[in-house]
Amino acid sequence: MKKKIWVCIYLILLTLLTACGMEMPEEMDMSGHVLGHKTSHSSGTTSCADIKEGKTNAPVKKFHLTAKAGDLKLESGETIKNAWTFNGSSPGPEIRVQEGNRIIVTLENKDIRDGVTIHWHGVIVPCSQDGVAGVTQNAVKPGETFTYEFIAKHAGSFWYHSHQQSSIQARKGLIGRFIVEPKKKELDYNKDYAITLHSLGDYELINQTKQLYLSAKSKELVRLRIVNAKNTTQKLAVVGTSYQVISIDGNNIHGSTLIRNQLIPIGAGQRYDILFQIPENRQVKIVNVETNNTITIGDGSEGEKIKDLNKQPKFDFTQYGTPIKDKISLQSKFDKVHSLTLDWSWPNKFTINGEVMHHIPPIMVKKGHLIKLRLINKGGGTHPMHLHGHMFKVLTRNGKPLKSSIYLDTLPVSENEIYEIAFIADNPGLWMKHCHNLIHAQLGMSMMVNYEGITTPYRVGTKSGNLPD
Ligand SMILES: [Cu+2]
Repeated sequence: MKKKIWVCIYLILLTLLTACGMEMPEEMDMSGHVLGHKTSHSSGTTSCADIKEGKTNAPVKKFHLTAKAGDLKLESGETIKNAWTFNGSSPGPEIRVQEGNRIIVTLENKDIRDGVTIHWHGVIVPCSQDGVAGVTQNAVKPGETFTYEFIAKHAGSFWYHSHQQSSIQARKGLIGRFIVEPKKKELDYNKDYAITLHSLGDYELINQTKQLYLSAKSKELVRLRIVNAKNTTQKLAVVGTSYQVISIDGNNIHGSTLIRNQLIPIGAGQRYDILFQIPENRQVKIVNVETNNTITIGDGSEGEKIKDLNKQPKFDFTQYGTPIKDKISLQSKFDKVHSLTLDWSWPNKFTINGEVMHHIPPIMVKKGHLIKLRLINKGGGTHPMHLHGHMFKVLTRNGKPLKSSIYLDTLPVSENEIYEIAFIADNPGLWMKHCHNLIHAQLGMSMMVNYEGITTPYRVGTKSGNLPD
């Protein structure tokens, strides 16, 4: 009861704050070029719209996603009124492909008035395919289509969501999973499942239910890919078996070891892949301690019951796995170092270095540069910071070097934490760097990482109606 009142107060405040949210400029060029100054055809510049996947003879996989409004029936029989779905479900259809495939996805907007896009979260795509309204394309209006085309270069667990008014549209249901199976399976497992944690209206869901059941036989090895499409970190307890964290954000962890009774904190936007064995004739239960939703895996009888799941220690990715030799280390010579202070100011601004989105200067990079970012959380809750178009290596937390080589695309930074991360600028374009608590992004915590010489013909603002959040 008490919790319900707090949720109500929170929702009312959120509605008020969002309603009187940031003033949005009429027109803005996210490449950082001066408005009215025509650069797109001048020499020495390249338009993001022209950066596409080259021709190859990779096997082609085609998909069609229709964004539409309608009532959505949950597995419980309850109906969510006026949900927004891809092909009638939320999450939309799971797109499952093989590493190296050429992916062609036609997005059709049936009736979402303000337009939609698809951003391929965590997937390294060419600039024109990143799905950010007003940066890499215009929002796709009702009756229109847009076709995405890119090569799935990295195996791993990813997801997709609209990046037009993303704080509203993802929450209304415009999300889905994007799974790239490895060409060569490095690990052995019998079952490969993927699920999405998300909120739809007032419902906290796993896929389209609160209690999910997945089949597996005794002794079978299960790979479970967990996508957190919510705005906040979700903590998951694994009951009845030991498990390995084999991948985070689509990047395999070298030297992952078996752990037991540790809560897995999955930041907003992140994906964790875990591997475990089904015990003899017993089920495994995975409990989201934030929502009490559960996933039951296994055909046997009910497994062990453990109380106080909330009191389990948290899994710590900074102290897990073994390092590999790669191109980035603390000793690397960085071409640029930037500090980003993440904060909140009354009544409703989420800021980076004291400014909100359209006042934050872009970080300018050159192809081939090694960039280090220092992320400092001074307030406003946890900020899951997402970078488009790149994977970054996490170097330190609060000054302490990581134990292994962890590459992410989204890093939840808790209050008072300081992380150092680094990435190689190897994908020329215009890329968002923003908080994946999409409410925070909408209220200002969003900026650009732009390559020198890259321009865009698209505009963000009230005039074009492109509002990426
Ligand atoms: Cu945030």
